[in-house]
Amino acid sequence: GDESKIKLYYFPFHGRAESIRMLLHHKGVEFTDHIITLEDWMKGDIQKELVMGKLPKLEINGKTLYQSMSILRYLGKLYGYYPTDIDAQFEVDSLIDYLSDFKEGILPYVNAQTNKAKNEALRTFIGPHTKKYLAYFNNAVIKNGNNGFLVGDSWTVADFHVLTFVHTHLTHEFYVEMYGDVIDEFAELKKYRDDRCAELKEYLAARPNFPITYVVMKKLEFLPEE
Ligand SMILES: N[C@@H](CCC(=O)N[C@@H](CS)C(=O)NCC(=O)O)C(=O)O
Repeated sequence: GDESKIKLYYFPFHGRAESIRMLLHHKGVEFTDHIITLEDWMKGDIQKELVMGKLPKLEINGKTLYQSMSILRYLGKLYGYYPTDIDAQFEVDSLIDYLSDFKEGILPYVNAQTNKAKNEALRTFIGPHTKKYLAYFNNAVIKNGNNGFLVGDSWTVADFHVLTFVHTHLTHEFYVEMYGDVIDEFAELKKYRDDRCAELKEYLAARPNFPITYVVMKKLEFLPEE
């Protein structure tokens, strides 16, 4: 029946749901990808039902789960994408947390008060900021023996999550123009990305061409400085 079906609720963005979607598709689990439009969200009824007030939400086996990274780990544990060894778990968790730091790097741009400050923040974000994270992930790939995974020798939730950055973000049409081929400088990471994405090829080709996040709904642009 419908009760047993997994339901994911999120906005029409890749955003905080994309690594969850990738994992479920990779496992071949049937689920409903329930897209909540901003218009429906604004009506307020959906918000009222959410105990944490935010999406994503996952319904699974009669339970309702919130918090994207907790959901991702839960599914990882359920479907074999989370290591059992505590040091490997730590590596996975640390990589995931590090990506949260990357995303916070957009905040100076969002909060900047003048066009000049916005441009500066954007230059930093798409330049040194992004490269710092790419360099770290490149080293993680090397440290793990260039075997096509970030931790251990099979998929973990860290792979799904880091792919949302090195694939979903960096190859998105809004970003490509600005980032260009920045990942080309990081050969091992690029190979890792291409290897992992080859396995998700069908899903990546079929998924909707959503904006990356609410913040990045349209192309980030340099603004005129009088
Ligand atoms: N830490 C939460 C954050 C969730 C979150 O901020 N969700 C945003 C969308 S990406 C949201 O629902 N915003 C609507 C609102 O806050 O009114 C998670 O990772 O799930």
